[in-house]
Amino acid sequence: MKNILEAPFIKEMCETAENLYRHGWDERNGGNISYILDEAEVGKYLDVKDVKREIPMIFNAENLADKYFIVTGTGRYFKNVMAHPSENMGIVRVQKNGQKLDLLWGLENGILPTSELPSHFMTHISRLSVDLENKVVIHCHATHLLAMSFTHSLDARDFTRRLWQMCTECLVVFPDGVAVLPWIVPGTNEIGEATAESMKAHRLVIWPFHGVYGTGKDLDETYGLIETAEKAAEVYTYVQAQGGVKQAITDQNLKDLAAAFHVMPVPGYLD
Ligand code: 2HA
Ligand code: ZN
Repeated sequence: MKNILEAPFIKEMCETAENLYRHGWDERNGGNISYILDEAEVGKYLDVKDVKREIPMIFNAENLADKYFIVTGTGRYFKNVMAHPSENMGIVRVQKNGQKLDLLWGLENGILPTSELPSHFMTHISRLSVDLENKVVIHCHATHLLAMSFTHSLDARDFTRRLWQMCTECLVVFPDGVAVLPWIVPGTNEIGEATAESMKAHRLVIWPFHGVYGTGKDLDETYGLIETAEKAAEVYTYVQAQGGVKQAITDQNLKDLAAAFHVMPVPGYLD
């Protein structure tokens, strides 16, 4: 059996948590990550029959039965993931009945998976229904997106258009735009259901006054997606601070961009 601390997925999780922390997007215990792992890949490092603990859940995850996930732990600090992976993350498998998780590694000292597990798992179910390649969900408190939710219209079309207009690359990276939820108590099935519903058509969902959810096929892509939207929000912040827009990327520019990069913007979002 190989040493699990050498596993690429552990290293990538550590690096992602570290990057999120270094950007200031995951203060204290903010943020959470879940990543679907291949059984064969996990089997190189762990005896998958050796269940350390069973963990009950507050919702039914039957649609994810037998899937393996690496998830961050509730109340744990991203600041510490790199130095102490097994105390801050865990590898779990969803039981057949979808009511409990088998813990196979990590989450030491009785720690539970992220409090946002309902939002993560419901989002995985949604994304897998439209994209079988989707493996990652990241939630973080991206500073400028969070700030923008206080000052900008929360209409999804307005919000998406603003981000597209702030950096030329945005439309190419997220032609599917961003969804924006109403404010809902975090950690609940309700916010999980609302997030997952929006995730059928988008890979980015803004939780106003809180943060953002992003999804993708791997950690790099998902991180990059959030990073791109957050960069646009940062530019928006500077533009506002510098006295507002004097000239802008036009809708025609955005249409030309979409044509050149073969992407399909959300219908009706460009004039
Ligand atoms: O606990 O970010 O939304 C971490 C969070 C909850
Ligand atoms: Zn949060």
